[in-house]
Amino acid sequence: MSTASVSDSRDADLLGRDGPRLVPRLLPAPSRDIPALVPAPAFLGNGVRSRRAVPTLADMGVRVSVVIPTLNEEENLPYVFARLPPGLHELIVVDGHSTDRTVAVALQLRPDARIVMQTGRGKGNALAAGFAACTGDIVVMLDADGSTDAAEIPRFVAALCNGADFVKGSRFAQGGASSDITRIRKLGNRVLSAMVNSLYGTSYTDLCYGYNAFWTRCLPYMHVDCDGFEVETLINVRIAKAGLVVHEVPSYERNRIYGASNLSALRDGGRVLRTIASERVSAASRRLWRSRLRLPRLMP
Ligand SMILES: Nc1nc2c(ncn2[C@@H]2O[C@H](COP(=O)(O)OP(=O)(O)OP(=O)(O)O)[C@@H](O)[C@H]2O)c(=O)[nH]1
Ligand SMILES: [Mg+2]
Repeated sequence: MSTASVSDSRDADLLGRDGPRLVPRLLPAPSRDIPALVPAPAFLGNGVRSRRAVPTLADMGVRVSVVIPTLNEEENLPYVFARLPPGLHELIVVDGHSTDRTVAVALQLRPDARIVMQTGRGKGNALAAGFAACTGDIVVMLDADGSTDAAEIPRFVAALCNGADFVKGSRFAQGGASSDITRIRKLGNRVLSAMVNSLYGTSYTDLCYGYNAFWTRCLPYMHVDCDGFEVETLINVRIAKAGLVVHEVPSYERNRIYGASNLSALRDGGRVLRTIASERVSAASRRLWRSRLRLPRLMP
């Protein structure tokens, strides 16, 4: 498979020259101190913004399904939805039986949103349910806590329209950043990314980031069948094994706006590690069985 970062000057070409500029919608007035959300720029690398306009989804002529898993995110949804670009094919909110008004708020803000109630537990199970409900050409997955900026969606879609099968958001590609990630998580992510890169010959710079997009036709290769926060790793490993073309685009991750994280560095880091190991072992055992089947029979 090939991986390539589009954070350099090629990004400008990927994003097109003549399309109208994406106009970000105004955010609701913050009731408390929240980090400022700024329009997603087209990056040329080194943080330099492109003067070339980012094409809208309508210009790109593809049906984009957005899947957002939610667990008690009622306060964050107004900020997250306000950043969604116009022209989406569908918005799918997969709720994990939130005990707050997440579902009511989602429908109040976006009466056109499709609500899917997950049947199992965890973010992985939620994404699997959301993916199964998608009817578009392209699926974009992002979080509901305000840390991923939906205004970046056209950047992901543009990279898909320019040849990628799967587009990974990256906080560590040139032009990306995070104000949310802790030192320990950053270190863990780097070690786990290096592990996957050496096992699969990939060049991932950010294994555990939840902002990704792909053509719907990739879903059978991903076959998401895990429950928790190891889901991004599972997807990244399986698309590598399938030999799909992966591009990375820079992404800026902000702090969660309201509420508490559901992730535990130790517990979920362990799940990621187990996923890497079990994907490797299952591939190795399949190879072993294949080679055994080719061996001549020793017994009559
Ligand atoms: N439906 C559903 N959504 C979940 C579940 N767990 C987490 N989520 C959502 O998944 C997204 C990411 O969860 P977070 O708790 O923010 O975890 P994180 O972003 O990996 O970690 P932080 O960087 O600490 O925020 C958010 O939109 C959550 O609401 C779950 O069990 N079910
Ligand atoms: Mg988060």
